[in-house]
Amino acid sequence: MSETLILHHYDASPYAEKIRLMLGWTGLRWHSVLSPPQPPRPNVDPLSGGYRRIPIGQIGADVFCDTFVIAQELARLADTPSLDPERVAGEAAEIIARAEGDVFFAAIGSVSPLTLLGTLLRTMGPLGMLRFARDRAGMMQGATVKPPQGEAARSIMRSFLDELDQRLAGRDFLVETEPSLADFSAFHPLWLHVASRRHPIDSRYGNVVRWYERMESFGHGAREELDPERAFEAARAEPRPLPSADGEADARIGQRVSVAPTDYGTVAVTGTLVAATSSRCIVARQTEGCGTVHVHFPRRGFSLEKT
Ligand SMILES: N[C@@H](CCC(=O)N[C@@H](CS)C(=O)NCC(=O)O)C(=O)O
Repeated sequence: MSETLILHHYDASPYAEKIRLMLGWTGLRWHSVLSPPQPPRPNVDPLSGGYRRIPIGQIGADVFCDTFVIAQELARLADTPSLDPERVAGEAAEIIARAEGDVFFAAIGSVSPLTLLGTLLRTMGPLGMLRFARDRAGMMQGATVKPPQGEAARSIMRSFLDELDQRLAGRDFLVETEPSLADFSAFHPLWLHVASRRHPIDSRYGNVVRWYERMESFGHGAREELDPERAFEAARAEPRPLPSADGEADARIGQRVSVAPTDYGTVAVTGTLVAATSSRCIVARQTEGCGTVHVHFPRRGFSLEKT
């Protein structure tokens, strides 16, 4: 099981859906460990050190925070360069930045509060909904992003859908002839929007509707549910060899550092910096039950500070 990806996620998570669809498309076998929709997450907190976002990937004693590094791992495992975030440039980079920036938040902010309430009540029940709402309000308190609401959010959604519809005229995927990271990144906010609104994408965006169905048809592939205990067992291994620096060596290697997202869910993870490349940093953590684990973070969108 050493090279099999374990995904810590919950079914309603759009960023997890991005990765699940990539797994479906690549046909990679994977293990699923279901997490609660909000912290605490006893299935993965002991490994990640409290990183508060979902999804989290794991291969043995290596733990991957953020879909940027998870996609890097999938591109490597499935030998599919079109999924590799480091390869992204130009128009693809613009689509991704937009989809995972304003559009992601507008996907919720554009839904009427009453409809959203109904969706949350149906999926979580009254207590679950209160717990979830309280958690997300707290998470956004330290955030540096300001989610658009109401008409501003609806206008962002309309212009995104217009742009995708034009781009998809006469083509199956957004940038390449096969699905690429841009497609998966543009898909998941729309999936969130459809689920929150309980309404399919408007039929006037016919190219988007057909593309959406094409993306959805990849499914989740060879998914196998795993007991969290088995994920801890998998972590009781040696972390894999470290990458070497691709530029000047980071002077903080060997020192205690804290790493945190800079946009939202800004909870810091602390440990010893063991590797830093231009695209990711790796922090070693001593855990109680699993020995040393290496936690990987992207450099972009994360702070890395000596503690
Ligand atoms: N940039 C992150 C964003 C992940 C993200 O925002 N995930 C949402 C769920 S889809 C989240 O963690 N929300 C708070 C939570 O689940 O605790 C990534 O690419 O992984």
